[in-house]
Amino acid sequence: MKKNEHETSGCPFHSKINDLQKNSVTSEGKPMTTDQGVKINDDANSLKAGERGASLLEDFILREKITHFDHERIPERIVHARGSGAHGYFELYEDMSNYTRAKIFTDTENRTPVFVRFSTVAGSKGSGDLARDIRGFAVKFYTQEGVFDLVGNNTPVFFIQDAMKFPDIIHSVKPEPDWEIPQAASAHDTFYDFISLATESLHNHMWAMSDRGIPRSYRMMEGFGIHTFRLVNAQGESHFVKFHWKPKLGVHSVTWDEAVKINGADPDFHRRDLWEAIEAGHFPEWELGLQIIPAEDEHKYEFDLLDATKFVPEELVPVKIIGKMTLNRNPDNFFAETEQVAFHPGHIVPGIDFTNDPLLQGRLFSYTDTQLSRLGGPNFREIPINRAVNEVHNNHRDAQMRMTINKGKAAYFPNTIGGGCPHLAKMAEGGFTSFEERIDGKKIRDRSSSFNDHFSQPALFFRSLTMWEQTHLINAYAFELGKCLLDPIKQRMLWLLSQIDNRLATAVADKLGMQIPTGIEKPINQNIGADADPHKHEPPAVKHYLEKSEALSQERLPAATIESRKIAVLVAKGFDMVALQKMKTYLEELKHASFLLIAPHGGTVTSADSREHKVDHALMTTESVLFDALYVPGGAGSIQKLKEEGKVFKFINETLKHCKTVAFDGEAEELFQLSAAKDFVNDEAILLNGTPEQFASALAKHRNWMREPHTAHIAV
Ligand code: HDE
Repeated sequence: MKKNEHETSGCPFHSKINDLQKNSVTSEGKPMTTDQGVKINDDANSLKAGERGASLLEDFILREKITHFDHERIPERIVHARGSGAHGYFELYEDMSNYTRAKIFTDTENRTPVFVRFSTVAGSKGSGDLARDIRGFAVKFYTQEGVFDLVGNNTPVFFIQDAMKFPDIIHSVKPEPDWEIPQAASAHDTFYDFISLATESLHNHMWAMSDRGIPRSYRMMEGFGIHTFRLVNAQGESHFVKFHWKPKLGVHSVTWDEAVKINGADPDFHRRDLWEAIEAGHFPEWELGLQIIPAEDEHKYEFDLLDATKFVPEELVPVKIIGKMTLNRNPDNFFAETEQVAFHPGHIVPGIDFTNDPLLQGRLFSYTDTQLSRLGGPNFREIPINRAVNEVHNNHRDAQMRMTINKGKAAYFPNTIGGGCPHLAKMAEGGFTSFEERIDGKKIRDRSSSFNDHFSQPALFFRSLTMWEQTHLINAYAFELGKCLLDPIKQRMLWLLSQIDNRLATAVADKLGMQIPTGIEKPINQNIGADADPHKHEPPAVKHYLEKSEALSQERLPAATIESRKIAVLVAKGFDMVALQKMKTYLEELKHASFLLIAPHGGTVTSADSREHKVDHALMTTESVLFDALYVPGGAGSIQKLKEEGKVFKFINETLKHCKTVAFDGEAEELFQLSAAKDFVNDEAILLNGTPEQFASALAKHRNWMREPHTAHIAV
């Protein structure tokens, strides 16, 4: 467990925290007042004409309180409404000035404060965390040269190629407009209607259907900037760049069965996980990696770097790790910080620049525009969480909720009355200049034919997954299409899947009890104009430029650590604390996992050595899906009691079914024999009187997925 470094004085991370302090308020020891500062004497009763009489209009205290309350809500984000945020900092390992002049990537002495917001995409603000969905991964860097936002997702590709289609895909995935169903779910007709007609979306969709769509934790996700950006150095030379975040805890997911149950047992599972980890000092960390591509290699690949539905395989361009981000402080106020934070891919600093990716170009418009209705006007940049830590001077004036009190008469440039200020900065003084890209073309509403290959990368992705990951993906498609009501849509999807990988399509068709249709000759992408030549937009044959990309499989992105993993301990009166203590000493004290006592009742539970222990959860208030592993210590009395609880068997069997580590000690062997555990004698993640080291090493693998094909008989 680490020390909370932001408490350490002298830490540059303080620059944003100190800035936020200017607006922080605590009411400790203070009298209650109205918004005008008048002290309040009674906050429970309105002003009335007599004890039982009508309320009086003059009651300014009541009116002010109710009026403020009436306006507490702002519109939720149209996408990414459900999210959680945290503060932290970014440290640079290596000076990248060969590629960029951005100080954040050249000054290794500096720590840049960040605020990060993770989110789901489709659901409303109050929806469950475990929806099958893409996750947002948005990072705001408060650099010395201004705010830089890296507004990415947990997948390296996006659904569409051109911003023009964003409202369409979002309308298709959001609840259907007539009956407002389903919430935070893509498994419905309108979504698959669109996906199956806009074949460019199949690639990112496949990522969403993979385990990446149901992460174990925000802390265990990769992040990607998705678009190709540019780095520009002091000499004005440009390289293309892709941004990657690699989590120190590895990349892990839950099963779909768990996701469904977690959404019921604890819809705030990811939010709580992030919050509790930071409070406990388990600060999540990600390394920042760059794929740097020389400008002259722009046309070297079999895909277009400007096409956001393609990634650059790490085998073709390795990811260079250049720094690390640590999240070490929870927000003080959800609304003020996490809700009001306004990200924008157009917030860049000198040394970073855009490309002509038509999706990115459209985003550059959208993110300011949306804040105008969400946060009420153009002054949202003055909201504490959004304001830069360096000074801001310009001639923007007025508008709703203006906080800055600009002095002087000159609000224009050039001027003499204001002494010519604020003045312009030369490039050498940090002034932003756009990369001088040569552009020469006709004004045209069309799409480059280099964007036409919609099948090669989804096929590469599928091939790169392990057997168990492929099974999860097949099951996800079978579930989602199984929820669609319209057969023609399902058929179109099956046919498209068959263009990607016939084994995938056949497996899904079997589960749906349908046939893959024949007779459609070419996949038809309907994301083209009415007068466009359809032949120009026909996808080429699936290309096989790489058999597999190791980095695409979660199994290849492990972590040896079990830090912050939660282990449920099933106990009742008389449990063997000596055995538990042995486990705790190794896994908790040395490896920083945590054990939580679950007993048939709340309050305290007495161990065999007559000591009292606080119960963390009564059995009825919790579920196995909220834990990473299970430990059942012995103790004759304890096992006798646990045997009488039906939920104990549900707990054990469910943990087994979800391929987690389960350990039984001493008399708990009886539960081993009575539960499904007895069917898995050679399973390395099911331990009978195992050592703490064996427990830790099984847990570090997250799951024993090899067990999964043999768990169908476990009914939970
Ligand atoms: Fe967004 N997106 N987006 N998006 N996006 C928003 O901005 C939009 C896209 C992403 O935690 C909105 O402030 C358009 C790609 C994240 O606050 C909105 C297009 C990627 C977040 C918007 C895209 C993203 C948003 C809604 C296609 C990954 C949450 C609220 C041209 C690289 C940020 C807001 C947060 C949020 C528009 C495509 C990621 C409406 C028009 C590609 C992580 O402006």
